[in-house]
Amino acid sequence: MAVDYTTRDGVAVITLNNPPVNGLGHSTRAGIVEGLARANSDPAVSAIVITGAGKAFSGGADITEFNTPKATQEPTLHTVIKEVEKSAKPIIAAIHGVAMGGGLELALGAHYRIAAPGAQIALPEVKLGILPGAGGTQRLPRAIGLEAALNMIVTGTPVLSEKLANAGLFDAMAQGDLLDEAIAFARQAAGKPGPHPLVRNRKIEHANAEGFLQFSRNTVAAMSKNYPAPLKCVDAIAAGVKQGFDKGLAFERECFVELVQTPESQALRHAFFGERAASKIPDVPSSTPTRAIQQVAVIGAGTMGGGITMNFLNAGVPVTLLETKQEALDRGLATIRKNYEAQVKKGKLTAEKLEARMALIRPTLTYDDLKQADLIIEAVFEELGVKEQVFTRLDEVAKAGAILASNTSTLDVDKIAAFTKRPQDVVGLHFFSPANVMKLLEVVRGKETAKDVLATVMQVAKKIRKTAVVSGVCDGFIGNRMIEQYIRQALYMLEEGALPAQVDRAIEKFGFAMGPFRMSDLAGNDIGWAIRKRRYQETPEIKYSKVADRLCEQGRFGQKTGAGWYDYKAGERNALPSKLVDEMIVAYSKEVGVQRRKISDEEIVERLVYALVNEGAMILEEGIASKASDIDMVYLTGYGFPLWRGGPMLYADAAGLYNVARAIRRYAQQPNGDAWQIASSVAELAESGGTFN
Ligand code: T1G
Repeated sequence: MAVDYTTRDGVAVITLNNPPVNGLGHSTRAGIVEGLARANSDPAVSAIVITGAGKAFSGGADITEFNTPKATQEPTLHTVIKEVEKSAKPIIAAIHGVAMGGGLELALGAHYRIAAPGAQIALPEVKLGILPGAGGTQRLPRAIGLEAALNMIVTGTPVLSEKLANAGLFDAMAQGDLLDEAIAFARQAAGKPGPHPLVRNRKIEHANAEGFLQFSRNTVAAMSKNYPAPLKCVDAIAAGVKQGFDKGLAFERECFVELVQTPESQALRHAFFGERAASKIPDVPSSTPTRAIQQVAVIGAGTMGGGITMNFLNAGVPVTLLETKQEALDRGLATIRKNYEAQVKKGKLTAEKLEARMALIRPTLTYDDLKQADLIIEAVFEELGVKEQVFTRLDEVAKAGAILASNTSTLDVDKIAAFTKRPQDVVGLHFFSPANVMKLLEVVRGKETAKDVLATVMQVAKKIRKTAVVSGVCDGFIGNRMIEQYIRQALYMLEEGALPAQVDRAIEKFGFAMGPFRMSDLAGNDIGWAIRKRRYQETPEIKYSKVADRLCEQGRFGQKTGAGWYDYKAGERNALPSKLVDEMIVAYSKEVGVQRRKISDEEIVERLVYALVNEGAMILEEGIASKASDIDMVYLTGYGFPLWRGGPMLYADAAGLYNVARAIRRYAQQPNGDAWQIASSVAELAESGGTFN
């Protein structure tokens, strides 16, 4: 049973004991009800404490039960809380670590609450596309006031318990041992005449509740397009204010049942578990020993090297930053400082913290200073010869056991490892620009990369707050290999009849942060050009429309040259459709003898997204990625795929692989159809009715 029961000094102690976060799964819920019945029927027991074992009071309902029979199997959390409120003996919730979601709702049902400092208090359901479903929208406003409660519920942001010490939520803050103090509190409460206080009986005081709620609705509606849950949170709170607790509770229940079945909630829950699943590598047990990483070194103080360095400084880890020339080193340091100064200006960082972080950098021009580093990350020019020089030198100076990482985005990590006599210590750490901002980190596993190296870098990734996804070695790893096919389709569609602004608008309406042509103008069209020129040599069988080469031959590299697929006014970044480029595209179609046709937005979205899905399927088949959710995490955290759609592979599941396969086969019959070689797993899943996730 996921609940322990003991008694001490006439007080029953019900301890939630369902690692890792005391999720309120069915067995835990049943255990609480049994404990309550036992305590209330034991004449030797005068009061009851509910507390949590391990690191949490409770992380809330067990999300893994959602949309399964267990989620609604009695006793539901509603029933548990009703039993708590009905108890004749006073019940004290003793909170430490985490009281979130249903965990906080359970505590709100108790007669009294005592909290240890440092506990994370939240109703984060909105981040899962749902809303508090066990009375949180009704009790929290009665506990801490309408405005504070609405803010916590709509944002889902945790608040530290000590910040709520006087908010009306806790009857006491523990000064020492939480359980001792909770038991003492319980014994005192037992001496008080009943009935014991219930949050549900409190009034919601507000000078102008109607006005505040209307203002909240308007604000939340503007902020949460594509996400239905935040507005439902406001509606449920409002229902309780206007119609009283019971009607509000019933309405909250209706909203919960509706939201938990929405694709948005499924996508958000998929991302929640996908982020955690990504840190698990199938053949690297979580018990794998890790190497101590105290000293980090970064080679290259350019855009990537500087951004990578900042990640470690932000985590309080000193970095030895190596450049070949003083002016390059100075420039790199100045850029890091400038980035931090921008954060100070925005009030996101104090000047003291800025200096403290800068003080963690040890600039150097000599490899000898890397001798003590436990982890060395190179972010030098993306050319194999340069990597060879760096790794040969590292092999000479780095201490035994140091992890040697390359930030390469396109080169073969096995070839890089072979420049050393220690390939087992070599791994790819592909950061995404800007490296101090983007959450995604592709961990590229060479064929000889040791398992403890992988376990260590996954731990480092968590420390620097990155979403790390393991990729095998192939051209472009996971993200760039898939985006290659996406771009191919975008270019073919220009040739066949679309224009850049239409393609971008269609995919941005689908939810991408930025369409392929605005993205390319931002990143620099010359980067894609260099990759295509390399491909024309290495893999001539992969055909591309040459329309992008025409653009680059005119020096239209994008924002950095003031003109690309779009025109840009001097000093401005907004993309203006270019008549000249549109004419160039139409002329190009004529030159290659393609009869231009009207291409629908639906076709644009299908060809771009299914190109990702199809390549992602091959990546899974080849074992480059170990699970579909890893591919989704790459696209959600590194490529601006809309979070509310859960990633390309989940989107394909929702569209139905049968329909995806039919569309791919249709496009394979059209001009440029040779780009569509349907992945065998797509065909098989279409046939079997299966899904990737
Ligand atoms: N259900 C199931 N598993 C959960 C879970 C949950 N609520 N919370 C965490 N886990 C798993 C997680 O997947 C991971 O598993 C392990 O616990 C450690 O998590 C009725 C309906 C609590 C702050 O949204 O925010 O209540 O990978 O790595 O960094 O109104 O987990 O080890 O196998 O994140 O210490 C509302 C979600 C639910 C809280 C701990 N509650 N969890 O962070 O550990 S809906 C939440 C978190 C609800 C009611 C509604 C964090 C944490 P594995 P972790 P952590």
